[in-house]
Amino acid sequence: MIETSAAAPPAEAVADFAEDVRRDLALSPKQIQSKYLYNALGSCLFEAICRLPWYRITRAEGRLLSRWAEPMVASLPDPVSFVELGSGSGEKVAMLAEALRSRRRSVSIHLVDISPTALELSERTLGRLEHVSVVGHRATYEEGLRHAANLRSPGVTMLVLFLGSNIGNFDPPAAHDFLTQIRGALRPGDALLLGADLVKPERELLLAYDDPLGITAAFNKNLLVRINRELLADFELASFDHRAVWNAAESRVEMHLVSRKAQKVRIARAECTVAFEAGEHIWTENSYKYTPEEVVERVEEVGFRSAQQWIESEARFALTLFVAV
Ligand code: AVJ
Repeated sequence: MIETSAAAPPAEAVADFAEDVRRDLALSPKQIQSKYLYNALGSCLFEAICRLPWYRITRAEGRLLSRWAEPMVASLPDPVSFVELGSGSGEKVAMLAEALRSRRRSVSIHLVDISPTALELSERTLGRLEHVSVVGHRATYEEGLRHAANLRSPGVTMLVLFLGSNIGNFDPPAAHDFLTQIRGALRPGDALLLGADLVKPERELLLAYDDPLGITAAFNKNLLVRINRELLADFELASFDHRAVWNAAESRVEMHLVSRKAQKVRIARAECTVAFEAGEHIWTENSYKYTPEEVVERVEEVGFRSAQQWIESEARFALTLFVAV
């Protein structure tokens, strides 16, 4: 981690956060958007989650990439440019870039992330590779993708990487819209590599999202820590429990924060007081799980054709390569 002190977020970001929290805690059920999980501490906790034995997505995807990176990039005509949406540490895109090096192919890589920490980390990881030029975009996925597409030189083939099952945070209509936007930024012959976690036994899913070390609980409760600090609220952490639920009908794991008692919480900067009943939930995240066929269907709907799918059969995770038609 690069950040050593908790720098205050810009006033504008605080105002947006306050408005979102005020609006979403007035909904029924109460909600907080999952994007707010990723402040500096939340991002560290997520990195820790990725190393937990019970959370297998990151390692399963890493195994697929280290084994199959060469065929994943082999069919893309030169020159190529990669755009990674949500770059994290940059290690995954580096594995694909390494696969090009053995064929003496160079690549320009666009990293899109809202977190400056993630961008710095990825730039450092990729900076070690001589055949790679890196452009960082501190932006939302949509903005960053548009920028990267606008910077494309004629004749360049683009490969968009959307890895780590980040697609799982989108509900089906939002996933459809987002995939449509990706397709809209691409030309026929460009490609998309999509990582998606697969449906698996409930017991495994619940261990991944409610781990015995309590790291996922800390990750979830950090939302309340963040609201307390940034929005001057008085959430009592000990009065909320982390809960993970498998919603089979919707094919998603949900994370919630459950109020242990009837209580009122003042959120000064959101100018509201929120009342909780005992047992009332704040819904903080969805992680949709797919079947391999569903991944193909959802993406083909928006103007891609699937080229190949690689499945990690133990952890049940899929990487699927699509070509824009
Ligand atoms: C980063 C959205 C892929 O849903 O698995 C991990 C986030 N939440 N543990 C996921 C997360 C709880 C993660 N994604």
